[in-house]
Amino acid sequence: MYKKIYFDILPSTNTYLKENYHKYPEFTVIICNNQTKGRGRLNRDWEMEVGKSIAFSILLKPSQEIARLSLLTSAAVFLALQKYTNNLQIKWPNDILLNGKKVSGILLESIYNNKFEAVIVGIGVNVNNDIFSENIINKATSLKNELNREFSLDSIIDDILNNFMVLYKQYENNVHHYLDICRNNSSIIGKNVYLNGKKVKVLGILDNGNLYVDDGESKEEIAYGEVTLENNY
Ligand code: BT5
Repeated sequence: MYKKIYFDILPSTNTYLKENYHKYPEFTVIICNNQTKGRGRLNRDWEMEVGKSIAFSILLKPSQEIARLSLLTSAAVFLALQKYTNNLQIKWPNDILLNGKKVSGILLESIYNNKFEAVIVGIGVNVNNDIFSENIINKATSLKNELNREFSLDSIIDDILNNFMVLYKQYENNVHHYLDICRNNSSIIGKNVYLNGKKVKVLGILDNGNLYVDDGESKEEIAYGEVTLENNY
């Protein structure tokens, strides 16, 4: 169903697809071994260790924007990594934590050219990484770091893609199983967190994918935000 294209080196698989999406059909997957300018959300950097971590992007061309795609993608990564460990959690909306530290991040980017044209689903996973920069050493980890063995990058990519396809097809049939995966494995539901700098208690994830929180005075729905747990991630 999907077609994988490998590059040895790219600035960023998301940036590459942003510039070249018109050349490729839907479900093209751009994978690279060395991503030199990997991006996170809000122009933050995404680090990788050459040959030891996964960086790839999936091109989707739906007729309109897809709601809750970040949760769907988080659930796909979660299911793929769950094959190896039970200590994973999903931090709404799109981080995967292993033993409380970030092992995977997701960057979704929509492309408009007068009208909505495509969406790029970028996924980074720390697999066999040994080295993390000072900036992230306290909050990032890899599968190898936690599980003391090495993993095949290709099988993890395939597992993520297969899970993504299953959840995406379910979504098209109005089945939202990924929501249960995100709720049942959430690192923040029931916890007091900082959300966009404000202290709130997370009550749950609503059917529309928004976070439902209580700030002590009122309950509100949050569509987008940055969640920080008191002790790090
Ligand atoms: C993300 O952003 O977590 C999205 C990461 C998406 C990366 C993929 S790789 C393939 C595709 N091509 C791209 O260029 N990007 C996508 P955000 O939630 O904003 O988190 C970024 C923050 O995570 C940084 O500011 C660091 O603090 C931290 N970080 C950076 N590299 C990391 C790593 N390898 N592991 C864990 N944390 C990291």
